[in-house]
Amino acid sequence: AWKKFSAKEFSSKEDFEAEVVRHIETTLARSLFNCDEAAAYGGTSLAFRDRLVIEWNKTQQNQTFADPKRVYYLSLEFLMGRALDNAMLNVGMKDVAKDGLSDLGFRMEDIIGQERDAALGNGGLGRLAACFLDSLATLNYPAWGYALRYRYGIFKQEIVDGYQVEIPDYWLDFNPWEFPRHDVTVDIQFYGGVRKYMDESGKQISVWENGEIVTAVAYDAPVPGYGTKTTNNLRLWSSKASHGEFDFTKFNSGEYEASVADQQRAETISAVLYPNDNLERGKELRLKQQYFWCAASLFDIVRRFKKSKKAWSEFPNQVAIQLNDTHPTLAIPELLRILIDLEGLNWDDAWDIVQKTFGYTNHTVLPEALEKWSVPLIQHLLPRHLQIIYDINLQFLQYVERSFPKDRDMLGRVSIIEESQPKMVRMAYLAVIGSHKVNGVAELHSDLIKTTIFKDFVKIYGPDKFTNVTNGITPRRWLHQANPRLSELIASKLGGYDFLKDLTLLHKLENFVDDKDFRKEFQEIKYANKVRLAKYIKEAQGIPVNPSGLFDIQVKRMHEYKRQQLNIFGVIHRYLELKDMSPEDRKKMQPRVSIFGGKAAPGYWMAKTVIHLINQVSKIVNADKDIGDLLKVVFLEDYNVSKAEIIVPASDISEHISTAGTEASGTSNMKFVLNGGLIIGTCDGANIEITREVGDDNIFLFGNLAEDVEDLRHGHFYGGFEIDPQLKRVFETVRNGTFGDAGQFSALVNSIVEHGDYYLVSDDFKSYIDTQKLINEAYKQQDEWLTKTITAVARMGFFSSDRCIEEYANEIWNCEPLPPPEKN
Ligand code: 26V
Repeated sequence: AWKKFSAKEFSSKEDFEAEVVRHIETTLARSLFNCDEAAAYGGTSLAFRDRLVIEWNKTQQNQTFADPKRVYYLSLEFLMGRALDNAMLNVGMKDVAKDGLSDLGFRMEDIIGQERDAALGNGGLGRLAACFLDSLATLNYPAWGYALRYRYGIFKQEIVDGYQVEIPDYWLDFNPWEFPRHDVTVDIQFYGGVRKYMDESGKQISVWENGEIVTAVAYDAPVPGYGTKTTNNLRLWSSKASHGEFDFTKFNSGEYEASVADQQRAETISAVLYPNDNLERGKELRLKQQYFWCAASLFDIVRRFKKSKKAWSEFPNQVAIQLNDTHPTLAIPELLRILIDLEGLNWDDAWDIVQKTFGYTNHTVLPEALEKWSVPLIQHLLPRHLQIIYDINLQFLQYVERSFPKDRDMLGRVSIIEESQPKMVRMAYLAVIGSHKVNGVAELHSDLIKTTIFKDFVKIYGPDKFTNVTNGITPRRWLHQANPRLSELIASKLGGYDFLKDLTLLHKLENFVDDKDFRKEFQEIKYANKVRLAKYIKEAQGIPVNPSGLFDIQVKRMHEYKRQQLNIFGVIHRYLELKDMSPEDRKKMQPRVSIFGGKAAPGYWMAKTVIHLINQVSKIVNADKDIGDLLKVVFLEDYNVSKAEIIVPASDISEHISTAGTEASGTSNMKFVLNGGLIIGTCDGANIEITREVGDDNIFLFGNLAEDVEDLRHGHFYGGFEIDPQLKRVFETVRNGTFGDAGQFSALVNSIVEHGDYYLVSDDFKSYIDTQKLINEAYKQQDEWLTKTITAVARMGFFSSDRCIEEYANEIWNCEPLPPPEKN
């Protein structure tokens, strides 16, 4: 019999050191003679990986044996960040590793810092998927994530002369966390045609044939849970040329270049993550990515189901598939194709299975962000799927016609096909029709989708098909890893780390809100986190900032709806006010540090202009001797997950100031408050629920409400409108060249002054700067401020992604955890 391999317990630092050295010398084939931090990172990762892999194998074995209903989270994005620190947290023994590394002459932080972020996502949507994986494993749900193995993640951002420059993110040259599964492959077809015929029984059969084949190869990464042995799987598909006859003939006949070109074309599919551009549509390669990933994942899911030899009607009892936005919507016609064309089910049975299997999460109501694909493109690339989409639409419209015989316009409004030139497939409608539940990501957002983009569908299906699951964040990464001292302090008061598994336990912290020692330490930790960020800012950006100033932070993707322009105009306003003052008056002012960070989509000129303005303001203000520490402006280059882990714990105030009704949820708002920072924000997304939880004394809300936005916009065009006078003064300063050539910023200013101020910057400006003043005054009352921050932390329990996952499991997936067996 085989003797089971068991990963070495490194219960002592000597054991750990021996494992690290063994990996460096053998697995990495490196001499210890010049063991640098990169090698130490490699050795440490491999030592922890060994232990992770054992639990991973056991988990998968146990799931195969028990064969419970599984959850499949289909997301084109997983913004995982770094893995080593998380692995150490979940395996345990971080302290042992720290001592061991120290013996070898390394500091733990430096070794952790060697790892490149796995940046397979754009922003909130991708990070949400990563938090969900963490919670699914922690709560023992049998769940897999499916995505693409991009060779290039989201681009790296450099700021050159104040402008954003994009650098490719080639991240895979050393990635100890992935396991190629060259034996797990799926052949995926594109193009070709559909042949139809009648079989002996008179049934119509469709065969999709003569297409081009590309092979999907699986790469797996372990996803460990916290405080459990459950280790789930994230499966990433990589594309490569299929070794069908076609290539081979070319190769043998000497057409080497052509055969290599085919190979490169195939590999291009999984080459690069698309940055969600402002208006970048209809790229064939993106559609190819979507189908390639959906088809490979569904083949894998169906293959696993078929092993159990259950009847097809059992499929929805064994499989729940969650569609993260509309990107995986092609999974709906693909599952129909598998069931009908390949497995011989009839339409009605197949449709019933499909609808019961899928759930769809919507993440935006912005019309320009809703996916549409042209009918000719789908016809060309996926001819059989287009037929199926038309069949779905026909059945659906017949049903609508029967239900609403008097509303003739309804059919055109809800049709999956938009009758434009060319015709377009509305992916969100297809996702709604093909799923049993549709959810938004915060209460306001879930209400809005029911009254705007999906209004007609609420009439058709009734309100119960639509539900809300307010987003959440994992406290493991966003409290314990990012802010270890705060986590330790909380544990010391609550009697252990149970709150990391049940975040609602934080409420007990309110008992300590008057505890002198606790308050002092809480405050010291915030200060230390600000010192750490100040140090980073000095190193990375060369700007000295005083950690005792009020740190005001806005870090997120650059977008007009998120309104970084409102923030920077507010900063300019403050600068002008300070300049107006006498030196004596200035001394009474609250010193502030305004920190920005975020990437603009490469083709989004307005967002890039805002970055440029921030950098210009930074240059002028930071050099102004009159101003000194009273105002410093920083644009932090290349904001990403690992930088967020330094930035988030260091805020006094963070900005979540989107035009009301535009930010579906936001999740960094939750991270900042959980780490003892307060929020300045609009009544938008999850800000509203954060207010409900922490109390309106502990958050700074301002601005117009979502319900008034439409009228205000209308008024801008038909009522004629006056720009706020204080904002006008800011514009004059921009126009007179104070921050460099005014021409560069004219489009930005004109979008407000001349083109209707779509995002209501002027309407909200006064309310915004008044609230900032209020914050300055509140911050001076350090004692009250501290009470607010502690109270807010204590009330953030609701926003754990564990709570979200329980809601999805109960309300949408109808599935149960599978705890690891006691003995294994
Ligand atoms: C995409 C695009 C693409 C082109 C046009 C402009 C535009 C605007 C927004 C988007 C976002 C698409 C979906 C998305 O990432 N939504 C984010 O999902 C997060 C997780 O639910 C949520 O917290 C954010 O509020 C939401 O913006």
